[in-house]
Amino acid sequence: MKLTELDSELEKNQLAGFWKTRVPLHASEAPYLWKWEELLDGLMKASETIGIEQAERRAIQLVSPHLPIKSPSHTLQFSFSIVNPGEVARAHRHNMAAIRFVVQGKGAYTAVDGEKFPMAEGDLILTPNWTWHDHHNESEDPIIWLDGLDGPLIRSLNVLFFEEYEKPEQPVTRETGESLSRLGFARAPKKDETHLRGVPFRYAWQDTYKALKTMSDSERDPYDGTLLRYINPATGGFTYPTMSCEIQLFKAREKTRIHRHTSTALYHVFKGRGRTAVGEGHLEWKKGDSFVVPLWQPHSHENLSDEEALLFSINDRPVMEALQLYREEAGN
Ligand code: 1HN
Repeated sequence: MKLTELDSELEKNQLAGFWKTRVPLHASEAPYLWKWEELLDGLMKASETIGIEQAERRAIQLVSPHLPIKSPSHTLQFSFSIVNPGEVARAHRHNMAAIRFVVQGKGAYTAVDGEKFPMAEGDLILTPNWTWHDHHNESEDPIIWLDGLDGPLIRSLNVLFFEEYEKPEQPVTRETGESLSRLGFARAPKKDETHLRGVPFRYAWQDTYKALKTMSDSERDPYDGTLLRYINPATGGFTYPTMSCEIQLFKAREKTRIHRHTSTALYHVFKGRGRTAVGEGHLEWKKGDSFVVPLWQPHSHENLSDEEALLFSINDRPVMEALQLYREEAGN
């Protein structure tokens, strides 16, 4: 029998010979940077054009020109939301894990499973997989925050579930700050399986910044500068099983060493300006910009100013580690 005949016979039966296939190796993805000005302009226009009752969320997503899906990476996504004074972004839940990192404004709150979490610049609020969440702005000014989600990963697993709450707002059933008292410190919380998904929580900027500033030079990472992970306070593990949230500080003119790893990271510049070398090129960033460092691309960061720089980021390292796919190597 001729090989071509065999191939077409197999094809008819929805089969394929392995001799026809190449092993599809990792294909490198291109880095990209989204500038703050264009995003802010889009948000301001959206806040005038789109009523909050018209959309589930008034959010603008980052879209990589190098991917077949509308997302900045194949596992994690960033979007930015604007909520005007008096508005409520109605309650819903989904099995995508989400985080809010506040970039502008104060006096708003997110309710998560019955607890109000105040939102001010630099605060990180967690809405884990399948927790009810609605957003409120009780201040006089618009508030803007960054939404980080594991949406592309959940969609690629074809396991996305979503539910609307029966009313726009969920009832508040807990004291504000209760999660901090229960899980934050002082004692081990009662064992609860749901803690493994991540817990509703707020990391106040004041505490985060103080923790960063308390770190000594000996705690500085040669590849990542002064870096803190936002850990799950109940387990001590990653923020979520699918996503690690991190913040890093680079001192004036600090430059890190090159490395690469199999996790993908999305960055948001909270303060300062600098440059991240990725692969052959580099991304030049300043406050408000966001960028993606795709997996396995050698990269290093540099603070280009005489003041400190702060990068907030999310990455999919917990997934890579859980699946025994995490690899890391130093560059030159
Ligand atoms: C979402 O649920 C929120 O709950 C924000 O605030 C942005 C982007 C894509 C998919 C779901 C929110 C989102 C989102």
